[in-house]
Amino acid sequence: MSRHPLQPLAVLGLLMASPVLAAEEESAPRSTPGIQAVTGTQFLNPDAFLGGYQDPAWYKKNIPFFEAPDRQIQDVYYYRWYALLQHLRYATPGVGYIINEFVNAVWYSQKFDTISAAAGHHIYEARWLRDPRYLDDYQTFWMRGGGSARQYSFWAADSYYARYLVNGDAAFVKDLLPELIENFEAWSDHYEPANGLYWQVPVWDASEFTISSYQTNDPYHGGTGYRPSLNAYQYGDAMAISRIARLTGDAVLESRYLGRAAAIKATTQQKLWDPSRKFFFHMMRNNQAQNYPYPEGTLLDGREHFGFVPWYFNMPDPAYSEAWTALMDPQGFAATYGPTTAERRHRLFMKDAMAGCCRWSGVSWPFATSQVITAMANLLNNYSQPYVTRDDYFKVLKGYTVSQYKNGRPYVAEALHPDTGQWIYDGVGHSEHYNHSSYNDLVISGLVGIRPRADNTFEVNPLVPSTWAYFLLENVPYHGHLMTVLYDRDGTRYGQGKGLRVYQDGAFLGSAATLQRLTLPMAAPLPQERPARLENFAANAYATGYPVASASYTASIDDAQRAIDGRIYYDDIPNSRWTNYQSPNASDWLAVDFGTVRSVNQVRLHIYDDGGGVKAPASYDVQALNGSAWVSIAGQSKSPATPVGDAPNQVTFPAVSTRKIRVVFQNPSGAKVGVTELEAWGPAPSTFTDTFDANAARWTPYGGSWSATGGQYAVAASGGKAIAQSTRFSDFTLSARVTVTSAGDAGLLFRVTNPETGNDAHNGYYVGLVSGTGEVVLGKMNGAWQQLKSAPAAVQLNKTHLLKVVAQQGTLHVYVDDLNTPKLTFEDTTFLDGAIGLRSYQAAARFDDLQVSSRLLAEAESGTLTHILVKPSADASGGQFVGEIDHADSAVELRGLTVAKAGRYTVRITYANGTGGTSSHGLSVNGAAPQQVFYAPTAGWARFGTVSAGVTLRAGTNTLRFTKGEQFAELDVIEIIPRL
Ligand SMILES: [Ca+2]
Ligand SMILES: [Ca+2]
Ligand SMILES: [Ca+2]
Repeated sequence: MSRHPLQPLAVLGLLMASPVLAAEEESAPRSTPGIQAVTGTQFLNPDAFLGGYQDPAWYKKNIPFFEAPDRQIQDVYYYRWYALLQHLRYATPGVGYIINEFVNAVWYSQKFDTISAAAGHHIYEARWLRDPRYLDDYQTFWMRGGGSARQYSFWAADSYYARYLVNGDAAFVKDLLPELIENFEAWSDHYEPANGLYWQVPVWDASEFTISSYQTNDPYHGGTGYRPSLNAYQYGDAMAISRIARLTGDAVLESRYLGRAAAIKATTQQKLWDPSRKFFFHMMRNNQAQNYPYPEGTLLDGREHFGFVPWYFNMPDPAYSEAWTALMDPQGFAATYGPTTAERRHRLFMKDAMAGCCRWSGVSWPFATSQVITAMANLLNNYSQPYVTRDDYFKVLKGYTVSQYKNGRPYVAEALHPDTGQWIYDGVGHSEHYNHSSYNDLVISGLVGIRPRADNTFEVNPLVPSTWAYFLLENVPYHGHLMTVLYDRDGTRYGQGKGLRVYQDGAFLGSAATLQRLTLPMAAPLPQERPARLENFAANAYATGYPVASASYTASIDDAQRAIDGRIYYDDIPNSRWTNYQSPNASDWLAVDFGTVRSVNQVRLHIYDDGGGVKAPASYDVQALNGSAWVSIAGQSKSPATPVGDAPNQVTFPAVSTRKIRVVFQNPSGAKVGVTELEAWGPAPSTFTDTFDANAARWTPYGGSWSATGGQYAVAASGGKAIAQSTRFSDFTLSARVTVTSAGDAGLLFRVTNPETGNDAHNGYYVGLVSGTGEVVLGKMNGAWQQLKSAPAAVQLNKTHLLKVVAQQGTLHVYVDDLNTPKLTFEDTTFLDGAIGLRSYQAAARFDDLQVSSRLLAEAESGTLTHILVKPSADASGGQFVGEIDHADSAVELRGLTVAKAGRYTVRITYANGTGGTSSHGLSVNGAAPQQVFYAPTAGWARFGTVSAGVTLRAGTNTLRFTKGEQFAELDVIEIIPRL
């Protein structure tokens, strides 16, 4: 019996696409899609293209379908969606999806194994997927979720704007503008004002062992230099920031970054261009530490692919286009499986290339190739020049395509020999389907030629060979619509008529008789549907802490924890699965302990099936822990009804609150079972409140005598704790009224996991009011009590005190009654998330009005208001907003905005601007000079939109003050958003 035979990839048999669409099967989605409500065309039969691919339903819900007369381009197109999918990973609740570069972690990867080097490629590629959640999460992660966006050079703002051009969602990209600006400005630590250029170390441009690096005594990293790459990225980012600023109505910002871009462009053209060699070069920076043999300002003695990167951003003036003669030059970059990363004529070309990873001395890197092909499509679309042609474009794209094979099947690893096509940096369990480049974006925006734009014009300019008689790209998500582009030279292929034809949401939009650039007016952007956010509470990317997976039996080479690592690999290699292979049992279970009670209404089992010893189960049952008993969850609706391997199996049910779930499997005949990922989904409330006026039904006591009486939750003098069910908060503001009514102490628990009966039988923090000593104490429990800090507080027996905790990562602030000055502050990172609870230690106590929120919101109408009017609106948060901020002395002052840590925050402002033009407010933080916040017009007065601003807040309480600026705007609510 074979243990884990390789899965067949795309079946290379001749499955011709039928023009008739088969009825789409109902199958479980891999994700929670917010897919357009619109329907598209149905010219292609998706099943004809998905032979051999696992989980075909995911492709049907997410990708544009593509048919071309060139079978290799078509096959690599579908393969590359598969390759991307292998790196799409649900990391942890709150963050959601991220995109990895390698299938397993490498030593230099950052949070959730991410690496920023190819993040620009990831975003360009994934912007054509229909489900907006993947990139919503991933882009937010880089700017707010703790991603190391500047570990490597990363054209962040450019890629975010490029995604906006496809999805048409201005609100999303505008919301991240403050962070994009700060990310851009943070590169000032790589900026040399004396010559107006950015410098970078080649390795941090994603390129080890370059021909410049070999000429230093640090060939791995290379010597610092002013590089066409980072300068072009910063140019692209400045242009993108300017364009996003235009969307917000901030003309000052728009103009400032247009100026920044122009300056970078001018300096790059002046200093990195060699007029005699007609190319952009790496220029040496003063580098004494490395004993650099070249003085500052020397241009490198060889061409590198980075010299083409400025065209990725449409940066160079037309006069510089002659650089492109090097691309097709046999002594330049031309290669069958190229282009090369350094020119062939250079004496260091391919130096050490076969000696091991990772050489950029000429080796063909998909990372570089996809940059060059993107740049080339820009050149062909936006410049008039005689140096490269459409035929050259196809030749290079075709070379890139045939590069992406191994043993006759589509494949991508790190890099390949440019002349033999052999993958030379390719390790098992490491670089499979290596996600470090784009390809489908090249097909869609270059070969088929959908040129994304901000306006309501659909532009397509195919770069396909004139010999092609047909192609079809179906249901491309674009501005919230589904666009189809087909070419049928004689009208016989698709029976829709001759020529180049465009469809919007299934309806004919326009056509041209021949292959040519076509621009058509189209409908305005439709908002993308984003259903209520669900989180996968089983995910644990790091295998430390909770959630914890366990099983009744686990095969020796497999691991239950890998079934909750966020990675879905149906293949044998890499291994990200649990199996019970060789189990003596007819039935085994796989369980997840969330560490705290969660509300779950959906389980997805990604069942591993190697076609040999491990197959889909005969049946399975999802169970929840109820007290100490496992019970089958009521109302399970399974899709599909019969378990299938190599696919998600979705089980929905009325929500259950439980700390542990498990799935009990019945083995199939003659085989065992496996799971590559077990997901447990449920809504993730960002707030929890309880006034205890009706009952305390949402609380689970662990010891003690608890009762909801008189609108409060009371515990008897023997003490004990109670945990709020299904709460899990990382960063939050928590407050409650606490009355201690006998000797001892009582207070709040937070970041609690693993609660059991017993004074200190849990993990987490406790803050308590001690009436006897008149103090507040902070401590942590890990089975035993450890006091961290105490402070005097006027705590009195039988007096009701307001106790408040503000937690942000490792910073904890505790307030008692006085909400302006914390009684104590402590730094500790032992526990970073968990449930909320109440606790008393040998004291009778009462609790009331408990509130916890991970969102810091302030309603404008609840502020301190001067010379304005509060107005009602059903559309406004809290039912009211503030209008008529019309006078020189009009002001909305929001006080008591408490954050745990000093630093940069984003303020998201919900406003209305019915003037039809741009308006503004002054925004002052803690009495400092105001900054201007600009408001683009909204649909009218009391019709709200959002804009974001970056502010610096101090630890503790802060005050924001809005005052009248240019024209007029109304304010509804503001939210303070932290950056991890
Ligand atoms: Ca897994
Ligand atoms: Ca109450
Ligand atoms: Ca409001």
